[in-house]
Amino acid sequence: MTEQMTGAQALVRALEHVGVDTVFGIPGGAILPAYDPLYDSAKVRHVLVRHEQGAGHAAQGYAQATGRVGVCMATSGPGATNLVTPIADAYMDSVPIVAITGQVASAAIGTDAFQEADISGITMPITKHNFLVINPDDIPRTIAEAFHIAATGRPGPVLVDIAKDALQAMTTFQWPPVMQLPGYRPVTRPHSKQIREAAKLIADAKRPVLYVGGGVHKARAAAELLEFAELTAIPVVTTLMARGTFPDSHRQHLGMPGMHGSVPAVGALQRSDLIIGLGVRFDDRVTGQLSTFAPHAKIVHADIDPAEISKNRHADVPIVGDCKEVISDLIAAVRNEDRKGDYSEWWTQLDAYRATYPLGYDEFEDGSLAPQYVMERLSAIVGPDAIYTAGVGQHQMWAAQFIGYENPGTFINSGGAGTMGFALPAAMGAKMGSPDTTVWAIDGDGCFQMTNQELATCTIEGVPIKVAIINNGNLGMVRQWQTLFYNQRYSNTNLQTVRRIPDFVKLAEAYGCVGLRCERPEDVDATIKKAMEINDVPVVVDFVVHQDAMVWPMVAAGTSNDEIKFARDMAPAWDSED
Ligand SMILES: Cc1ncc(C[n+]2csc(CCOP(=O)(O)OP(=O)(O)O)c2C)c(N)n1
Ligand SMILES: [Mg+2]
Repeated sequence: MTEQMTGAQALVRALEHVGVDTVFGIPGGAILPAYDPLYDSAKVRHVLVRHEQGAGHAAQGYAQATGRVGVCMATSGPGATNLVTPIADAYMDSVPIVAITGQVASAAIGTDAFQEADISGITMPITKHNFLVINPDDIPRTIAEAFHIAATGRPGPVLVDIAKDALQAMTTFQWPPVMQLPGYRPVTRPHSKQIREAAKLIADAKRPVLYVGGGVHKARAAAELLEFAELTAIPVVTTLMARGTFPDSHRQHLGMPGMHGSVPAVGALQRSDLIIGLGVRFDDRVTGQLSTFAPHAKIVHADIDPAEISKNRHADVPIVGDCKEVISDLIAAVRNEDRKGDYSEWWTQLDAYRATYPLGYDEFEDGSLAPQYVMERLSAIVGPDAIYTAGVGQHQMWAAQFIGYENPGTFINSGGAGTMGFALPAAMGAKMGSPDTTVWAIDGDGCFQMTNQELATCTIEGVPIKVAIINNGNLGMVRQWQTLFYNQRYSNTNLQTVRRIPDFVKLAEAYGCVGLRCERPEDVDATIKKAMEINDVPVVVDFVVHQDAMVWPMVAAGTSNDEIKFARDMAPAWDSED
């Protein structure tokens, strides 16, 4: 199929061919030629956001709710640089997005032209790949390549920067284009020798742990994981990026590992003799001080990205491959192994940890609201079929700890980058990708003030998300560190939002949403139920909570996981039990 058209028309046609139905963006001079044919597209819906950062996070939320590539679009210069944070976020969390930016005309590149920024240079270290297109003939092929690279292997963000004159010039449109990606061949099939080796270690182990990360859901391997876990009876921990990939209610689930992980999960990893890491990064928030992490454990590490293996912790058995294939092969190999591991003593020890150190929190005597209670009630009333997004801070950790996740991909948050402002636009994107699912953004009063303008987009575009602001009046997570490590000197963390500056209920109403407020435990259920009944416009609930609630357990940054505290100055009594 060949046809004469402009580069801009070729871009829109190519987006239609790769199956794009939603693009989040804001127009401007350099990208304007593309917006003209976009106006006519019956297949691609453009969602006009209020800030490019919102476009990027919405694309991330859309991608994670649908399993497809999310798309955002911006003009050159400041439009493009406003996308840098979501691109970095998507890179850290391996989220497949394609960012399309206009660039100044090719003759003006390098002249400090109006709204010129070298966005491909800027995003080089935070994209899986990026392209600068100056020839209109290259547009369809580049789009096909960008979507292929974003979605395959380890997913990630790809930037396509297109010079304005390439959008305006005539070209011959051809589809399908011939992709030119020499050297890009992600390995998905694991090596059978490594799989057999892993199965042997599993049979020999006495204290194994399945350390499950975001890569397992990205490989759509939750069913295989469940089968593998039940076949072997190995305990499971799910990272922040993997919450829901293994059901919280399953008796083999020990909770989340890491800085704010459960005592059983952290303790199990520390005492383990074999860690089977699946789609994980062994990042510092999980390992704590690396030199003291799981000192007696052999490591089986499976990941689709060979660069992850032995990056932080040496892998005794490295496995490069897609987690779905890796786990399927592990199931077969464990079945083939004539010996079976015996973990009964291990389970006795772990059950004791669970009985002694369940997740808990303090209520406040003055009758004010505990944020953890809000999470528990949301979990109970909204249930596990909803999608929850989170901002970054204490509320994010409480959302990870106190909401029960049963389904993969139902907790969407900013894990690697920790980007404040992620929750609301990500919820918007998730809701657009999955319109029949209830989507709650769990946000902080600080985070909410970074991206709440997308409520306008939600109202106008008919995207009825629900937002729970956990309003503690503070940059709470930073305040927690000041409480613990800076002698309670609260430098620049008090936002004073409990003084209603801004008044979140009025702000919600100004954006055409319903605004609700809840300040007492006895009103929580009724407020959540009321929010659940409103499905025509977005709902914002201002949960005014006590400022002194803290996130426990905690491993202080840079210290050993052995130093975990389950409350202030309260360390588990490991030795007496071991
Ligand atoms: C863009 C950005 N700036 C700064 C930080 C540092 N930071 C981490 S958590 C946090 C406080 C967030 O406050 P809030 O949204 O109210 O959440 P809370 O911890 O109170 O639940 C800050 C400032 C960050 N993660 N991201
Ligand atoms: Mg706060």
